Amino acid sequence: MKEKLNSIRQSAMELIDKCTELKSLDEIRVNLLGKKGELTALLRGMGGLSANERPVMGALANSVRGDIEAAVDAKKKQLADAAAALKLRAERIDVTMPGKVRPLGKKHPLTQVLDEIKDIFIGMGFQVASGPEVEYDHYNFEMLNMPKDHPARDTQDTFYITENILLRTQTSPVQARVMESSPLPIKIIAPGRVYRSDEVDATHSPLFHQIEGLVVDKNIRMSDLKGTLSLFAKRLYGKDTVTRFRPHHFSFTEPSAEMDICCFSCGGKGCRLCKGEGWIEILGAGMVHPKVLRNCGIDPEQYSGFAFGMGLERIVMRRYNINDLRLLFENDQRFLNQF
Ligand code: 2NM
Repeated sequence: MKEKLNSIRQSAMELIDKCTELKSLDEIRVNLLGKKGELTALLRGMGGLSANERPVMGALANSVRGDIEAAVDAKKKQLADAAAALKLRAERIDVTMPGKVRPLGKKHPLTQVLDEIKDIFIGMGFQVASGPEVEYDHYNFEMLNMPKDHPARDTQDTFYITENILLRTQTSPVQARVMESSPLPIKIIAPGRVYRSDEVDATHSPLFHQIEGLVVDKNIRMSDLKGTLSLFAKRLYGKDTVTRFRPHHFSFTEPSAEMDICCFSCGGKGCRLCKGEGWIEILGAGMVHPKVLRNCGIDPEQYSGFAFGMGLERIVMRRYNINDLRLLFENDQRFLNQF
């Protein structure tokens, strides 16, 4: 029995020493010390020993078991340490390596100029309003004093979805909604996408951007319109910018006007940029028509207002001397990286 125990210890130590995997180490342990293990079987057979042999063999068996357990534990730790070291080496990061240079994105020129225009109006106390691009005929036309036979309502220009629902052709429906539902006074701009059923060419796109504005309060006069919009022109084009207002017609304003700036390229003498005019049209504006105020639940005897609208693409194209509107929608990086 003694030899048997010693030989178990001997061969166990060799097996454990040669073992290179946690899994096989566990198998070795089970084969020797488990319920059906070699050593366990031997201990069970001790019942047949004499009374003086039994304690001696018992002690030896326990020491063999202890030695095997200690060896298994030591090996287990050794294997785990080796695995951890291997993993650390495999996952090592060289912090001295140069980083990957990613191309930096930037704002689209339309967004850059829109942000600038928004900042100018916010600086004058305007709030920025928005509304649906899919709109009711009611808000896009009816509320804005556009009778059923008005040319702007022609299906040639408007994308109709149903008889009553369309893609907004201007951002004025936002203003109509604000007038209908907000407390007075109102001082807002409404920038956004608008849609017209146009063929695409160098100056036309079925989707473009407008910035409209609206001020409604007691005692709002034409002089407020002129002062506000002239200041806007000076902030956008420089403090020496000269403006003029020409009579015009819009269904939702009365009187109506267009604002020009004196050509920033030739100073008014006439050049290619202003097509020999000396003046460049910047926006349309007017005093909100009493009918429009009434349609929106505002009493025109007590309140008055002015409104204006301008096209973002035209402003951007003039500023950067872009001659084809399509460039602004194609997102060619070679074009966009210039701004
Ligand atoms: C323009 C020109 C003139 C305008 C009017 C309104 C509203 F809703 F208050 F009646 N919003 N925008 C307006 C007036 C727009 O765009 C060239």
